[in-house]
Amino acid sequence: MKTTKKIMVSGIQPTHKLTLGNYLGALKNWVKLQEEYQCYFFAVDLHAITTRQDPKELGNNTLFALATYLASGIDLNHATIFVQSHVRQHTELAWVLNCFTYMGELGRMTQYKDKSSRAGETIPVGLFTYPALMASDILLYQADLVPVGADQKQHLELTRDIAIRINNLYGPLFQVPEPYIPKIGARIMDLQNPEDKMSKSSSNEMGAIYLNDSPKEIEKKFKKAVTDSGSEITYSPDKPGIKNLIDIQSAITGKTPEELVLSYQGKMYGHLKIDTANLVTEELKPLQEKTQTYLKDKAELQNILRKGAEKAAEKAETTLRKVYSAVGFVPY
Ligand code: AQP
Repeated sequence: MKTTKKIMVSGIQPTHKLTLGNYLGALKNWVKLQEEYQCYFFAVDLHAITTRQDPKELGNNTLFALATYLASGIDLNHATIFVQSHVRQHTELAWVLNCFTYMGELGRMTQYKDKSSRAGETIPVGLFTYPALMASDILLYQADLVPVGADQKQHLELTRDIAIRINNLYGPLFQVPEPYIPKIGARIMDLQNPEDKMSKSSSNEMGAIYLNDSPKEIEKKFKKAVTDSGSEITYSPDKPGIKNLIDIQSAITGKTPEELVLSYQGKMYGHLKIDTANLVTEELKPLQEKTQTYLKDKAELQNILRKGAEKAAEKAETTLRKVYSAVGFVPY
């Protein structure tokens, strides 16, 4: 009997080099998920320009992200990887979805409220309509599941609302996606401000481990990681800095926080910091080497991305045509 795999879609914004958070929180899971699901993984460059990007850096970061996907173990036999802007159906469907999304809904998005309050008077319209493009990313591929962290949950709910609204008007055009909460998923926090998520666009680069950081940089960042003034190594929310280091170790080694805490009995914070730095350095070393190998052969990388975009476009075009026809556009 032929079994059809469920479809899963996910992407990362190439707003900077990817971080240890992206690797432990997203990529490592993608590699596990790719066998069970039919996956579409892309670098969301269209989303990245909702905040100002240096054009050269954006291109470099996009290729770096995709080379990292491959280096992490994304297998082209299981998953389709591509650059979002290479598949024009994303923006085309996004326009249609924009016409079925309400100003009130978009205005309620917490991420928009946060980011726009920082942008002041010069808020790009794209930042406001971003969730409609994200809905397009998902609905184009008829995704069953979307891995979501807490900050994307609201956007996925909006995607579901838009899909249901359009399906009610025109018939079942879209699969209504469900959130996928990873069974094991590390949430890696900023090393300088462990109450906040480690983020690519953190204002303090000392807070984030970038996947191209050298062993020296990694060591320096972990040595300077903010902890509390105590000395006993425990795993507790009131020691977020220590908890974060243990979570990082746990995500890499697969050991439980309890096991790790036991192994640090009688040891100092300094030991934990150095061990975490060494562990991260060792974990990233093969990843960095493989990423560089992919980046050195630009022609081959472009080739992989072109094939990925072609495969993605095939699926996306089927959905787009159905939608165009449903809203009354003359067939082309
Ligand atoms: N710190 C993190 N811990 C665990 N998972 C993380 N992810 C990101 N940061 C962490 C996961 O990576 C995927 C893609 O996220 P993204 O980079 O496209 O957007 P983001 O979550 O908004 O990450 P940034 O770094 O904060 O983005 P910028 O700085 O570009 O705005 C998601 O699966 C996310 O959960």
